[in-house]
Amino acid sequence: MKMYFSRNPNPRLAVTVGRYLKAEVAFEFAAPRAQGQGDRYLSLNPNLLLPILELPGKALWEADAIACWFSRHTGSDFWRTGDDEPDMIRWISWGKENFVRACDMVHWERGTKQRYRIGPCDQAMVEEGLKQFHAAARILEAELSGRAWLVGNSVSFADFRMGTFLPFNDAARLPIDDYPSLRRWYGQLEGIEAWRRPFDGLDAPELPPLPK
Ligand SMILES: N[C@@H](CCC(=O)N[C@@H](CS)C(=O)NCC(=O)O)C(=O)O
Repeated sequence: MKMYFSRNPNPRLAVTVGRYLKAEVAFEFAAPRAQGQGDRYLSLNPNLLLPILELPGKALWEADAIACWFSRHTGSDFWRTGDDEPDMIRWISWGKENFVRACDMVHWERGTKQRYRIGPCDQAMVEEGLKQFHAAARILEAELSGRAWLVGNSVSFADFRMGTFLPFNDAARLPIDDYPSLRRWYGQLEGIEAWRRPFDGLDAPELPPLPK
């Protein structure tokens, strides 16, 4: 079993889950959108995006699906399967439509576009992303002021998914410090070794640096 990854946010999330759960999987750096690489990956993921988990006879793509697969196959409740499952799905779903999306908007302008020289930072998109970030962060702040993690009493995939873009906050500069409970919750994620250093020991080029 092999998972193709890069150091970008969604593949980083999937690598983090795999390493956190100590899944028996080989990790291989890939760049499906690089020139000349498409043919190799098209049959594995028609979107030519990462992560991709290559299984005997098939491939699974989308970080959430791969996280679910890792959790099932390591016998973990990291992906909840009991009464907490609807709650976890709620946060994954809401997060992707709200908090994660807002982080993505800002990170795209300030991070990815600059690293890969895709174009100038669109300030109007940054402003819109920040507006959506604050609206979502207020909801998370209220929730997290009364609890350590999003679901139940321990970390779950909902926490990892919500935090997808926060390891890239050197680039995105999202004001998470304005929200003390959110900041405390993210500090808990940063306390997890696999979260902090998912790529330790893996062979993968660094992301292109942000221009000075
Ligand atoms: N919805 C997909 C998004 C996948 C995605 O957008 N992947 C980006 C990185 S965040 C990608 O493959 N970029 C090309 C690369 O990293 O080489 C998921 O959650 O897995």
